[in-house]
Amino acid sequence: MKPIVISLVITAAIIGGAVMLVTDNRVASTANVTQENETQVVAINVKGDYQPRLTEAKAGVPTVLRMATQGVLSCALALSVPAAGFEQNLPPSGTTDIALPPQKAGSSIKGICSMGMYNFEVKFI
Ligand SMILES: [Cu+2]
Repeated sequence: MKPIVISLVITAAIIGGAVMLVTDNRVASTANVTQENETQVVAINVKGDYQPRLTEAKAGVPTVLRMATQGVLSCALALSVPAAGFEQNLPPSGTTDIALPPQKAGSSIKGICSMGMYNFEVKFI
């Protein structure tokens, strides 16, 4: 390879790496996690996409994902949470609880829309 090509490849790799670092640097939310008796409730808002995108929750306790929709008309309604065996159309308005057994520390649960455009993640620590 000519030096110019090599330097272009290296530049692309550096930029690509930086972009990946930035996207990976999402700030995890804990404000949407509440406790209801023995159950930890993780509230996710569905408004076009899923918010917050990344949540940090406690490992080792029963958890409910509470999906809240308000007049949503988006494919984010067609939700799949594979680890919970959940695949359903959420109501355009309302709340849907998805029960999760206690999760291991370091694991995470991901939800994704039917088309794979929108997703959210709950990390258990
Ligand atoms: Cu989608």
